[in-house]
Amino acid sequence: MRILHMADWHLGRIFYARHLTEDQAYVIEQQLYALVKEAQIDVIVLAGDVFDRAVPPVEAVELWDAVITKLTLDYKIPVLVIGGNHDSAERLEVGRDLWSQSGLHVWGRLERSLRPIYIADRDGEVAFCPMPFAEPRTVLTQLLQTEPSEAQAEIWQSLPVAYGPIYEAWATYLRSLVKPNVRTVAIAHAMVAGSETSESERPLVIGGSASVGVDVFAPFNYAALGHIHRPQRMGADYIRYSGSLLKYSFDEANHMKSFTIIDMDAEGICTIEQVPIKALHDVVNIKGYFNDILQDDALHQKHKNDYVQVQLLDTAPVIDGMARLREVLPYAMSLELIGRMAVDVTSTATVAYKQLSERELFEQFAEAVRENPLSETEKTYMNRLWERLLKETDV
Ligand SMILES: [Mn+2]
Repeated sequence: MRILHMADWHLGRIFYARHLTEDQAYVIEQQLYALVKEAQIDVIVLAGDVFDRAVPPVEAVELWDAVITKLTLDYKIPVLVIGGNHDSAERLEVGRDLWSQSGLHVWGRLERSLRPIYIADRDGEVAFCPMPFAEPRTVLTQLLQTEPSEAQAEIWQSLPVAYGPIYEAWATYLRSLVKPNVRTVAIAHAMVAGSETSESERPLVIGGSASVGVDVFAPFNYAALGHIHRPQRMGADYIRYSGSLLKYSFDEANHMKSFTIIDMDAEGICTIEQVPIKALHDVVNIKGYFNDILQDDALHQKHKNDYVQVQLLDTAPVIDGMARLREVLPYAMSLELIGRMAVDVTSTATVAYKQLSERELFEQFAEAVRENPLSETEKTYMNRLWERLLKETDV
């Protein structure tokens, strides 16, 4: 069976005030559709965070509408989708009973998630076990609704209500339902202990551990994970994060985003292939001095199409930096003055600043910016202004 594993699309994401829907559509329309056909994918898995927010913008919903229609009605490929922590579980699964008749299976809330779904190939069936994102308390409540034996209920109730033990019980329960000798795939949106995170993932809990041990997923033949945006294997090739569709923060600049294709044989042994994703605009960091960056034509040429974060080493202030940067790098998104931030606040220079009056500080600032001291006329004007300002603030 050939499975395409994806996660963390974050449709409707805004990156430094820029809507990424066009970028997301580019990857989906120009690469995903072709890949699904050429690679002869049997099943598509999307492991949560379809949307970036609970109420996504209309363009994002329209893109989703086009994708699910194309994949299920045109290509006739089963698509299995779970909700992530960014999705609204209720909104995501609206229409699920109708959709499932066309091969689109969506799990948001847990009520309908507590059983596997079977998809067959020439080697037999594969049981896909959906584990949409949910808090441990919710999972426990739903497990107890499954009419367990008294002994089982007691075991579940004695567990600490934390992600680790509850997700383990959840995964074990799902596997207990699978018919004997059937291959298994877990689809989960979770934070596996030891994963390498990025800035664009929203923590699952504030102040506490949301992590789940990798052994929760070890008994499956494959674990299709979502939540962590860097593609990575978790201790074994068959337990992995596909990573996000695009780079969603500047600390992801060195990620290689990819589509993950899994070939599962009759025994359930998986072979992995990663197909690189080519973004409409790459995400890059540039570090250097402002004037060097402004004058480097080769650099402008290379990154004219990229979302750029510039980190300036300059220690002097840079005036109107972003506007000047965008003249040479049209997609410059962020400008950080790391040189100025690195100036030690306890250094003698800083202490000296503190002993200067407002007027003296302003004069030094003006001189640094204009590379020329204030003229006598300007000083006289500033003096009058200072007197007025100080009087007004005294009130
Ligand atoms: Mn995510």
